[in-house]
Parts: sequence; structure tokens; C-alpha cells
Amino acid sequence: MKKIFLVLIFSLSLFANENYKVSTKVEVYGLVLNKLSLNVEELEKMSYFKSGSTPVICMSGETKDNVESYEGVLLKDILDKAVVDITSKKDFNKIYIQVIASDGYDAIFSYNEVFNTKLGDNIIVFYKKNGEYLKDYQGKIALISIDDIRNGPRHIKWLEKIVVGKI
Ligand SMILES: Nc1nc2c(c(=O)[nH]1)N[C@H]1C(S)=C(S)[C@@H](COP(=O)(O)O)O[C@H]1N2
Ligand SMILES: [Mo]
Repeated sequence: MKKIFLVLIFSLSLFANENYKVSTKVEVYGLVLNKLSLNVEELEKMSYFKSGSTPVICMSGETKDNVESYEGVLLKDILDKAVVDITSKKDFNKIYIQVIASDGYDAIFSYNEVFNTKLGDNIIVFYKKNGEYLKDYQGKIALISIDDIRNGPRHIKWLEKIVVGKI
């Protein structure tokens, strides 16, 4: 009986982990002059960034992972390539960037946070973790704001969309 129970729990947890749709490219659109559609190959042609080591800490305070390095492209370099479409300088304070995963998980950054604080120097769209390409279950393409105090919440696996908007 106990064995059957364990097998049941195991298969249920497998099912839960299957609950994602792997995104193979990231669409950048909204208030930008150049819409982009970036797969891993295209990201690899852009400016390369490799992070230092970091723990991944959930909002609960639990350490979920200890990562040696992430490799990819800084979010601000991607946005520079897309060119945020703005006419009035005052509007920079109103720009936000919404990052959306294929499971609907999402987060926002402000323009100032990305371009006008040190945080932006460590917000990375990555395709490699610990020197290896991301497996499907890790997201294929993902994003993390490494220097967030609790950086689990703004770690977006299966990153699919980067949308620039204005409040
Ligand atoms: N797409 C997506 N990304 C996500 C989540 C999610 O539910 N969906 N959960 C987040 C939470 S709450 C945490 S703590 C971290 C955990 O990262 P890990 O799975 O690499 O340990 O992933 C984050 N990224
Ligand atoms: Mo979390």
C-alpha cells in the first residue's frame, strides 16, 4: 500500500513538472522602434555577459539553488537593440518592462531600475547556467535579476515575451 502511494505521489510530481510549454524564442515588442524575435542562436551573436556566482532565494527565504554562473545577454543590451520609443524625456520615468513566461508567470522592471541603477548591470537573459545550455525544464531561455535581495521571484523561466509599456 505504501509503495503504491509513493508511486502515485511520484507520478503526480512528474505530471506537475510537465506543466510548462518550452519557449524557444523571446519576442521583444511594445514601445520599441525595432521589434525583436530572439532564439538562443541569435542571443549568442549579441553582446555576451557572464555573471558571477549567486544563490537563488525564494520569497519565503528558502535558498532554492546555488549557481556558479549564468551566461547570456544583459536585459539593457537587448532593450538598446530594440530601442525604447520615447519622445519626451519626462516619459522615461513612466516606462516599464514586463517580462512574461510561457506559463503566464511574469514580473516588471522600471526603465530607471534597468538603465539608471546598479541593478541593471546584473539583470540577464540567459541560455546557459553553470556552463551548460538550459534543459527544457530549466526554461531554455530565462531571466534573472541577480542582485534582488530575494532573487527567486524575478527569475523567469521559459521567458517568452519582453514588453515595453508606459504607465
Ligand atoms: N516561469 C516561471 N518561472 C519561475 C517560477 C514559475 O512559477 N514560473 N517560479 C519562481 C520562483 S517562486 C522561484 S523561487 C524560482 C526558483 O528557481 P529554481 O526553480 O531555479 O530553483 O523560480 C521562479 N521562476
Ligand atoms: Mo519562490
